[in-house]
This record gives sequence, structure tokens and C-alpha cells, in this order.
Amino acid sequence: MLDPYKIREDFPILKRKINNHPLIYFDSAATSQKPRQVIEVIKEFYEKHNANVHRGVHTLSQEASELYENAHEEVAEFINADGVKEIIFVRGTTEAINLVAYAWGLRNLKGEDEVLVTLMEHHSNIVPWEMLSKINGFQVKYVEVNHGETLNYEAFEDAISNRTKIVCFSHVSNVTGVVNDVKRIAKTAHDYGALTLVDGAQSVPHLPVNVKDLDVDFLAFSGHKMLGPTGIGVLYGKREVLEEMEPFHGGGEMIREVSFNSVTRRCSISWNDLPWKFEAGTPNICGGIGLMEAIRYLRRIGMENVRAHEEMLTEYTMQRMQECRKVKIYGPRDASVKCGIIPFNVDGLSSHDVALFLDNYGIMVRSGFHCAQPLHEIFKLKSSVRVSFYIYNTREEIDRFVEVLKEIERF
Ligand code: 7TS
Repeated sequence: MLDPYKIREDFPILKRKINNHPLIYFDSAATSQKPRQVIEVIKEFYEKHNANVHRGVHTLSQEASELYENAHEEVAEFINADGVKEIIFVRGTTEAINLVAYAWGLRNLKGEDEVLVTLMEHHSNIVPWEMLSKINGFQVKYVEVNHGETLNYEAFEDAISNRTKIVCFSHVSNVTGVVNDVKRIAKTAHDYGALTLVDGAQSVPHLPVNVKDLDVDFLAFSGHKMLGPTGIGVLYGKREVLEEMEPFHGGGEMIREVSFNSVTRRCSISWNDLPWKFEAGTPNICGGIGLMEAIRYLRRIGMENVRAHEEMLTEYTMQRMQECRKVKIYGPRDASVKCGIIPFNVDGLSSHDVALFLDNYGIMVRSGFHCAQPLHEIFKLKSSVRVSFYIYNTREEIDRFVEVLKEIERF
């Protein structure tokens, strides 16, 4: 088991007081806090190694390039990919999904083709497919969710057909924390010759993820939700799929050669090797290095321990929240089928009112529909309050949270 009190010493922000109360950060599903190791590596990069990558023979450029390439290695090992050729650095999950939609979907989806998406997706795994279908004319089909809780696997198996070209789904819901059975979905998708795109924004930071074991074609995730800086994320893709794809953005870094024929006055371009073919322009070098440090931090703790700690916190919170009679929790009650995310409402109050009340006591939670409006429609809700945990949260913080919830009920 991890020791959250020891971990907390690495997070300078957790020493802050908000409204004269110790900060309780229960919004890690939106973005996590950063340990000093990550903050220091960013500072050190700009103080000692700053240069552009892959563009110079000078010492600084060599150092920056090596660090940036090592960051790809670190990510590959973390998710058990087959090396750096399968690891593309992007801005975050949103950009990773858009990359697949435009670089793969634009050329491979048309007419009668179908894209299967679930109704528990974050908008970033719905909107790009809807936008693309307006250009290419294919259909986006949605898989139902059982009473707003788990995915309806029977509905998924009914909906999939030989017309399905890609199945896009989240590993973990950012509203309920439900963990989907990725292996089962991927196996069915592959039986129909469809690819799989897994949104790992809420899974990769919180549980062990092994792309070979899950057998997915694409996995998208964001560095800022796993102790890393903002503006850096990852698209994992199976090498054979990425090799077949055309680039997403065009520019420097992603080409091997651009030659201009002075007779025909035509330009011929050849693409760079993977993964650089998909990383046009100067990348977020420092972000990549920050993400590497974040992953090293998580690996030292062990992802099994991260998972166990959050499961313990989730179970404890749901149990303690039962003491609050005006509080209604949504989603499954069994902590073992979900990650550390709990959505709820307080009878008679809007989610924003509850979040503001909690803020007065230094407790940071998310309110609204968390960029997942379809799932809220299934719950027949306008919005919800969401608490979400990470390695630095403690049972003591939960006790304080429940105390304040009771105060809200009295109010
Ligand atoms: N997919 C899921 C499942 C997410 O939870 C999020 C962000 C994204 C995609 C988009 O990630 P980004 O890094 O590209 O923005 N989710 C949240 C949230 O739940 N509250 O704030 C952001």
C-alpha cells in the first residue's frame, strides 16, 4: 500500500490554505497536482538543456533530443508498447482522438461505413466523429449504457456489424469512474475487422494499462491527469496501423525530404519515420520530459498500489456518504468496478452551489456535466457534483468532506 502522507510531502500545492482551510483537492479527474520532482525537471530543462530537438549537431540540441526521445521510451515501457515507433506525443487526449479521426478516418471512412461510440464518452470522443461524418458521410452509432452505469455489452454486440470500421470507447468513464471491459470489446471489434480506439484519459493515470494484453489499436491519454504538465499527451498506435496512415499535420520534423523539381516545378515529399511522421513542428519538448518524470514517479509507487489506494478511498467515501440523507450518488456502488470518481447531487441544491459551498471550506470539486452531456441525459440530470481522487488523498480528507456535506444538508 502507498503512504499518502509521505507522497503529500512531494506536492507543494497541498500546503496551501484556501479560505483559511487546508486545501483538499478532489478534482484530479480534471487535472492532477504535480510533484516537486516534475516541477524541478521542467525548471532544470530550461536552465540547463533548452534547445530545439532533432535540428542541431550542437551539444544542447543533442541533449534535448536525447531527453525527448527517452521520454518516448519511458511511455512505451509504461504501457508495454513495442518501442518508441508506437508512441506519438500530442497535446492531450483530445488531440490524440482528432489525430485518429483526421489522419485515419478521413481516408478510411465513407458511405455505408459506421463508427461505434458509447454514450458514456467525454465530448472529445464524440464531437470529432460527428464533425468528420459531416465531411465523409459515414454514420456514427451509439452504444447504450445500462441506467447510466455500466456499458450495455449486449447492445454493443447487437450494434456491431461488418459495416463497423472503428469502435471508440473510454476505458474509464470520467463521470462515474466505471471501468469498461476493454479486452472483451476489442476482441469483438477485431472479430468484425474493426479497429479500436480507447480513450485512456481516466485509466492510464489510475491503473496498470498494458496495450499488448488489452490488444487495442489506439490508446489516447493526457499527461496533465497523471502528474505531468499540461499540453502533453500520448497517442499509442499499433505500428502496422500507424505505418499505413498518412500524417495529420504537415510541416517541419515530420518529413524526410522535400525536393523541388526545377523542370516540372513539382514538389515531392517523403515522410519521416515513426513516430516523428506524426509530430510536425517544434514539439512540446519540456512537456515530454515532464511527463517522463511523472511516469517515473508513478512507477516508483507502482500502478497496482495506485489502484488499491483509490479503491480503498472510493469505498470509504461511498460508505461515509450514506450518512448524508439528502445526498444521492450516481453510478455503481461497488468500488472494485470503478476508479476513484464519485458523482452526486444534494437534494434541492444546484451542483455549482454545492461546489461553491465546499470551496468555502477549501474543498475543490468539479460541478457541471463534465463534458459528458449524453450520460447526464441518461441520468436525467442537468449536472452533478464530482469528487475524484489520486495518490495524495487521505481518509482524513474524506472525513472532513463528509462533515462539510452534513453542514450543507443543514443549510
Ligand atoms: N476523455 C476523458 C475520458 C476525459 O476525462 C477527458 C478530460 C478528456 C478525454 C479530454 O482530455 P484533454 O486532456 O484533452 O482535455 N476530462 C476532464 C474532466 O473530466 N474534467 O475536466 C476535464
